[in-house]
Amino acid sequence: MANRVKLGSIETLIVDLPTIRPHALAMVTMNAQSIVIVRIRDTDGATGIGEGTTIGGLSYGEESPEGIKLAIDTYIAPLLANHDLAKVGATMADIDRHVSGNRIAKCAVETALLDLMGQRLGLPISDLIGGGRRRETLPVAWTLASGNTERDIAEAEAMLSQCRHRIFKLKIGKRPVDEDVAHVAAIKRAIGDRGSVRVDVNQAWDEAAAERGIAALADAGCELVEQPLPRDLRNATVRLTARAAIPIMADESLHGPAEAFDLAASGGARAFAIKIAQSGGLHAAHDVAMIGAAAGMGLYGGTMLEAGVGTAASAHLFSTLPSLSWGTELFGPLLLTEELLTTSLAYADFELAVPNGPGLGVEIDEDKLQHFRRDRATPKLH
Ligand code: MUC
Ligand code: MG
Repeated sequence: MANRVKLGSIETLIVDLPTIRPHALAMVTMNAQSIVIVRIRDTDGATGIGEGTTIGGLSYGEESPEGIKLAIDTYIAPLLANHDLAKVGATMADIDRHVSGNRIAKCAVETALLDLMGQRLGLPISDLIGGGRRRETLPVAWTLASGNTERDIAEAEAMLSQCRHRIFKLKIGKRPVDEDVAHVAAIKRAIGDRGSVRVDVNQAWDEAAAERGIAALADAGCELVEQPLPRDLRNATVRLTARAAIPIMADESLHGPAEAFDLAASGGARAFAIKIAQSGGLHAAHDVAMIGAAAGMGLYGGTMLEAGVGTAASAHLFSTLPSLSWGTELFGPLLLTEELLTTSLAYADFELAVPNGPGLGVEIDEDKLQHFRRDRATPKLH
């Protein structure tokens, strides 16, 4: 029988990485992304890494970078000492018994355990999930969210000419509905058939605004609307989904398998944004995707704008899914001035290559990590 894999040490770091430009969502404009890196070392000296990332502090969801670090350091780390870390499912089930919620923290820890396991077995994480890897590359959307129509059009043109992206997600919901629709229509007109356009409202509309907005967006050539209503407005979302001319995608209303089942059973969406962080880890996200697929949902590989580690973890999971009819949005590292990896993830021909090495198949650049870690001693001015 294989030897028990024992915890040697666990470390968590908050890392603040600047964005290449302000990224304007309905609820927050980001100038930097704060990620939590977790490193789990076993007593043989092997290391697994994971990332826990949210958007805009506490403005997007109920976990913050500081809370993710605290949940891991104070409540999850002590539990790991009792486990054979090779048994990822049993270890995560015990964490679930003792720690409610905190899905992003759990995702970071599960990712690190899977990275460790993959390295010990010499297999990529994609081969440890579901039926294994089904595709080597993933289509990647780009989010236009500079807050300015002309600048967004110029950005889309640059992405098309570099063959980086031809699926464009536009962040709306901050301005009045008519202004947002005019913004989307102008961008779709400029892109024409060279690319597709969809929107993410990030919960900013009420039912009447959504009904009006979605009809006008459909006329303007928009193909999909992500999370138009607040996540708790379930009945209104069911009504809207039944009437909408274009599919409604669930994002913030989708936290793990139980909510996936409710949405599927009630008709609260026609597409699912699958997110490893929001689901509570790669296995939970896989379950969300399977429930969605069984219900006939279109699947989309979502992001919390993770840096390199979280993006690689998501890519491994998405590569195993039976279909990804809406592609993915794994562009997080491209929005950051630094992605923290020794070798960058490879984007070419509108797709991201799923890393091939054991575990996540990526390594952290230690110098960058030390430079950008939040708790780095700042030199005294006097
Ligand atoms: C979200 O709400 O989907 C994904 C892309 C982006 O620009 O923001 C994220 C979050
Ligand atoms: Mg979204």
